[in-house]
Amino acid sequence: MIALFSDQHLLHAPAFEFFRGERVPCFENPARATWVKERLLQRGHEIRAPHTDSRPVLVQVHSARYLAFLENAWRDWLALAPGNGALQPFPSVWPVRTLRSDIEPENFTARLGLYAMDNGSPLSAGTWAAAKAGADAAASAADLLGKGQRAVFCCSRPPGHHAGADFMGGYCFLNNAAVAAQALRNAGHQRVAVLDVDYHHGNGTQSIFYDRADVLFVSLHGDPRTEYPFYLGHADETGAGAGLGFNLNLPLAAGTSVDAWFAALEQACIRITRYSAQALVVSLGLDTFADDPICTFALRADDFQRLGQRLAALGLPTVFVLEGGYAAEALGVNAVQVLDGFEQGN
Ligand code: Q9C
Ligand code: ZN
Repeated sequence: MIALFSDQHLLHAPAFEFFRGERVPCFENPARATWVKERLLQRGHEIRAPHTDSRPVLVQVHSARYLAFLENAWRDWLALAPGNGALQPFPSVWPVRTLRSDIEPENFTARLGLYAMDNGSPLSAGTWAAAKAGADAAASAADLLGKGQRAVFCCSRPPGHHAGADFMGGYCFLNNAAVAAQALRNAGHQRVAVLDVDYHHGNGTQSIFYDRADVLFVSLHGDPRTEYPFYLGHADETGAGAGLGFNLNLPLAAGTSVDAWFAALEQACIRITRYSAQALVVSLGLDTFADDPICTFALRADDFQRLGQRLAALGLPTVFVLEGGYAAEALGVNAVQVLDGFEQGN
């Protein structure tokens, strides 16, 4: 399978995040993509650089003011005070209920809070460059499907599925899966399905397509009653307006068994087939792995191969986009197990 990879991901490398009240090294780190790339090469997959500028698609799925903020955020942070280059900006105030989000403040931290759903998505000098390269990979993958590829894998980071139209969150800045889906729509696929198998609900992707029937969003994930992102991902979220009936959430209790996970995957696949999707985007999080340090599902390498086989049976042109997965060394093996399973299933 063609895998799209850019060294630009290395430029997003914040030093720490907050976890249980402490500063800890970032779970979402450059080593993740390095391990996946290495395993892709070992298993004979073809690595290519992204070749499509995603900007025309980015403005379709993100707000102009959010994109402008993100692109200039590090420059603005540096301009605030000498020495900021060695520090990480974090939001500390948010426009929750009753507060206004229509007026963009001038204060940097206030703008950061406006455009962030949490304090768990640290920025670094190259965040924009890395995220943009990931979005370019997503747009390039859609282009390659148009040129006849059955499936393409975007080996990119930071991930994207928690990023909404105008906010970052959950280590995500630009919604790569949404870019891929929108690019496939632009290329003429009438109905595109996004299947999100990351441990965490893809709140950003859901919200971007919530009122649309031309992109079906289906997700299996840890129940938001106990799992991040907490405030979205419940079963009663079925879409709105023209999109009513085109959003399917399959929340699973923390600690859910592999059998129950695959039963939910079957429901998801049945829905995608009934939709008569013409193309598929898979938000491929591997944090469902038994040894993931921050998640509670129990999948193992063989299960990831089985996942790939089941996805192949959908018979659709498919873009895989790397999302979460924090057991960095195993991430390469697990991600490539899905791709190899897919190619065996063809
Ligand atoms: N900073 C993805 O898997 N956990 N994102 C917060 C405290 C947030 C995971 C921990 C988990 C986000 C793409
Ligand atoms: Zn995740």
